[in-house]
Amino acid sequence: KEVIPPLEQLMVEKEGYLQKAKIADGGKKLRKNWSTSWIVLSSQKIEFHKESKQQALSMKTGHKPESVDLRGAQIEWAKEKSSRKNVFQITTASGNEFLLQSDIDFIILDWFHAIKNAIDRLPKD
Ligand code: I3S
Repeated sequence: KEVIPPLEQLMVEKEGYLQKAKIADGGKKLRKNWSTSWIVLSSQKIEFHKESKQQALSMKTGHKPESVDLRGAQIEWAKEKSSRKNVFQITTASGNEFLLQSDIDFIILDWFHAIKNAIDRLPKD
């Protein structure tokens, strides 16, 4: 019997684990607090999950992922924002700021380019 995945899942461009720290909410600075996040990129948004992929899919935790609208967002390397290597920042149109990081060079490069491509394909407003 054929299993039909939900539309959401068909649009997933990339998913995986990265270190994440949200550093501003609506332009208001937050205290930096790094944690591992399972991240799902689709054409218009990124979802940050607090739990593992397995936990999120089992929907047992009740945690809603933080959903980030990529329309009008910016992405840039952010060497000066952390002592860690391989850090980039996403700034949303609504003034939310996220740092994303991996110690593994090719992983962070793949993510940077995937997110940048998604942003560049979207209308700017
Ligand atoms: O930019 P900061 O404030 O030096 O970032 C560090 C702090 O967020 C620190 O937490 P406390 O504010 O509780 O000390 C974190 O543990 C560090 O990881 C942060 O620095 P890095 O360089 O890791 O982003």
